[in-house]
Amino acid sequence: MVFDIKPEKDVYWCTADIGWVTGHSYVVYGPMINGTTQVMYEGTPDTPTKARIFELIEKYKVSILYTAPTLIRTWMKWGVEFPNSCDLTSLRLLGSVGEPINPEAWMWYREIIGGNRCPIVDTWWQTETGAILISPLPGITHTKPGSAMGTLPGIVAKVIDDEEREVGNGGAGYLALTEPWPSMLRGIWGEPERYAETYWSRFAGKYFAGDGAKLDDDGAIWLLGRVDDVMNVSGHRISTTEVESALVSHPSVAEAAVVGAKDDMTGQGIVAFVILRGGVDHLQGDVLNKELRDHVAKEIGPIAKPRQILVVNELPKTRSGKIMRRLLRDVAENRETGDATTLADPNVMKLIREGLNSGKSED
Ligand code: 7RM
Repeated sequence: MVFDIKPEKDVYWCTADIGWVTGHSYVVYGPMINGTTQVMYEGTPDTPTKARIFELIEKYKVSILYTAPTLIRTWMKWGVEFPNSCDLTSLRLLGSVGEPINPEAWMWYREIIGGNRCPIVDTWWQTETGAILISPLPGITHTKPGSAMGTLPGIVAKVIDDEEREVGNGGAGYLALTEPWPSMLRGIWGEPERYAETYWSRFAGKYFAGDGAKLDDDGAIWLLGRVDDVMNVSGHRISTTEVESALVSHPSVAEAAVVGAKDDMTGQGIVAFVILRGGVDHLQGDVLNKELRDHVAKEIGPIAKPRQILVVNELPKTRSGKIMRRLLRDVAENRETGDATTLADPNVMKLIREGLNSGKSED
C-alpha cells in the first residue's frame, strides 16, 4: 500500500544495504513476497561515476525508488548535473527512510529526482516494528515536506509528555505506540528484562519508540530524532534534528550534525559539524560562522544558536546512514572517541580530528 506496488508493471529499487533491517525487509522479503521485479545493487553510488544510481534508473526503467535522506543530501552536495544527465522519467513514486528528512532535501528529491510528478512517502519504522508504521499513502495523503504524516491503518501512535498526557496538536513529546501491531518485536533473545526495561517501562502498557515527535496544527506527525539526542540549553529542550534542518536550509550547507556538549554556563552548548556544498562560493571563517548562527536564530530562535560551528569533510555514519552523534560529542567535549566499530568508514573520526586541528583559527 505504501509503495502502491503493481508487481506486473513496476520496477522497484530499494537502495538499502541488506545488512540493515530496511535491506532485509524491503530488498529481500517484501518485494519477493509480492513477486515484484526489482533492482538489487551491491556497490557505492559514486563508482564509476556520481551518476551511478541515475544511470541504473535509466537503464532498468525503475519506477519506484526507496532510499535514505543521507544519500539525497549527498546528491545535493554533488550537484544537479548528475541526475540531470539521465532520463529519470520512468520514476513514479519515491520513498525515504532511516532518519527525519529535512524539508530542503524533500523538496530537492521531489523536484530533481521526481520531476515534480512523483509522490514521496516518508516512512517511519524501526527494526523493532518489523515494517513501516507511519507513512503517507500515495494518492490519499496530502503530504507536507518533512513530515511522515500519520499512522497506517490499524496502527495507533500517540505523542505524549513525561506524565503520559497526550500533547495534542501543536505539541511535542515522545512517540509511543499504544496498540499491538503485526510484526512487533516480542522479546530480546535471552534478555527478557532488558526488553521490558527498554520498551515497556517508560510508559505503562505503551511501547516507547525512543523517538521525539511533534504534532502540527493539523495533527500531522513530525519525527524529531532519538530522544537521547535532545539537547538541554539553559533549560530549553532543543532537538538536534531541528537545528540540523535549519542549518541545511542555508545555501552553503550540504549536511549538518549537531550535538549538545557540556557547558558550564548553559548546561549544554550546541556544537554543529557542517559539510559545505560543492561548487558554491562560500563565506569563510568567522563571517560564515556568524552567518550560520544568525540563520539558525532566524529559523528557530536565538536559544538554538550553535555555540560553535566546525566545518568538516565527512560525518561519522553507520552503514544505514545514521549519524553517530556519540562520537561527535566525544570530539566536542575533547575526549578520546569511544567504540566506533559500527562506522561505515572506520577512518572518518581520524579525518575529522585532523581537519579540526589543522584548521584551528578561532576558539
Ligand atoms: C527503518 C530503520 C530506527 C530509527 C527510528 C528513528 C529513525 C527511521 C525514519 C526515522 C524519522 C523516518 N530502522 N527513523 N525512519 N526518523 N523519519 N522516516 O531505520 O531500527 O535502523 O532505526 O530510525 O529514530 O527510531 S532502525
